[in-house]
Amino acid sequence: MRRAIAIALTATLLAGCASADKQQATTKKTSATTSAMAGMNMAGSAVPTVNGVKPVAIRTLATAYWQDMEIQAQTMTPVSFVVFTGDGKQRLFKPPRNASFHLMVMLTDRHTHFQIPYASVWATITSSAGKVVYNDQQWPMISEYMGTHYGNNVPHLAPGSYTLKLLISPPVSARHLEYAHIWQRQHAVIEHFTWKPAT
Ligand SMILES: [Cu+2]
Repeated sequence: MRRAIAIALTATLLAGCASADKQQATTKKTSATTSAMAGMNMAGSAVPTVNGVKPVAIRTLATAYWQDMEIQAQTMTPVSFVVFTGDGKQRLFKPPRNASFHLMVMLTDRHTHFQIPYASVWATITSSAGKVVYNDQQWPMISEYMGTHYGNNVPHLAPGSYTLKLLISPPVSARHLEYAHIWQRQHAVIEHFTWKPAT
């Protein structure tokens, strides 16, 4: 099902990250923050929930460089997003129950600081015991505050140490000639991180 959508997608994707992003950037949009806070349950827990989802701080899990491409993986609060299916419809993807975080991979040109579209990113998370706990393609995504990125919601991870492997495939767009000789093969990034959910 997902593969069929991905084929029909033709790189046109609208992410719903903006609503959760606004919770992270409270100083930017007061009205959005106010409406988000209406759904908060502040009582009885250290970390307030919004519509049943606990906020996750934006945290960098990995930073790497590949021929002047900066590759950065970050966490944020799990979010719903929509994917246009090419027949005038869109499909809503809600975060799995108890999802740990929304994984965002930003690919950025170090010289221009533009975020790089048309690539693809596959993410694999392995536990310290060597078990693959997450293995999925990241959707090409746009959001108001995070811009162009590749992302997906990551299901529940138990507290512990993990290895994140990112497999970056070259942008498939046409290229002006300054980009003719870089980013021509797949590139892997491997980084270790510790996951400790907020309580
Ligand atoms: Cu996203």
